[in-house]
Amino acid sequence: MPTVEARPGPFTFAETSTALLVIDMQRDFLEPGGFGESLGNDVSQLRRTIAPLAAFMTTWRAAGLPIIHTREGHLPDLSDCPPAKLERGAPSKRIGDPGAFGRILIRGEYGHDIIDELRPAPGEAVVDKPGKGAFYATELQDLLEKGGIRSLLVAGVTTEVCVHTTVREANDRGYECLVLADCVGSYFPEFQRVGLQMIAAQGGIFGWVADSTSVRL
Ligand code: C5J
Repeated sequence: MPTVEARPGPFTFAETSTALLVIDMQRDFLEPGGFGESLGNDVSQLRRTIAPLAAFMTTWRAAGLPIIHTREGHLPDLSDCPPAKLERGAPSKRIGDPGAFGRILIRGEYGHDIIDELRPAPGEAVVDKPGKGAFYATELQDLLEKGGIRSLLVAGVTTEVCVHTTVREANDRGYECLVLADCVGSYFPEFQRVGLQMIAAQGGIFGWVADSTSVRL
């Protein structure tokens, strides 16, 4: 069983019961000219995760281990988007509005899909989620149970929003989570730093944190 030198201490996982969970690496969040950048965000803060994550996914796949991808987004009629979520944010850039890559965060649109560099391989699960957390209103719990998964290595964006929400909930559901620090990103450097600290604080209140290069299979 691999052991990773992590914060706050060693993280040991069984390869037979561990999945890599890649959260929301979507064009709407990461591509220059897209939704994220149109809100004034610096997408380079997210894009620095692409190369280390692509390399880690290659290693993980070569070992025959499972990857589960998620995408945040909504049905074209927005029936799964609560008004409170829809109405928040800048009025000119709301979910469902036309954007540079199609309707913003709408399933089936170009911008909603995963960036080319991290495209899911055939057979890998892609979980569409209407919320920030990957368990809410999705089949994720079922997928993990059927796959016998007990531990998660977590990557994706954004650290303090969808990664945090998912890791907190996974922790409550009894999954052990190692967050890959170089493979998660926030538009805000301060949130990235503190977001990672919060996970590993108090003896690992939500999980463990380490760079992907510390994981040796
Ligand atoms: C956000 C996400 N930040 N995937 N979504 O709205 O973190």
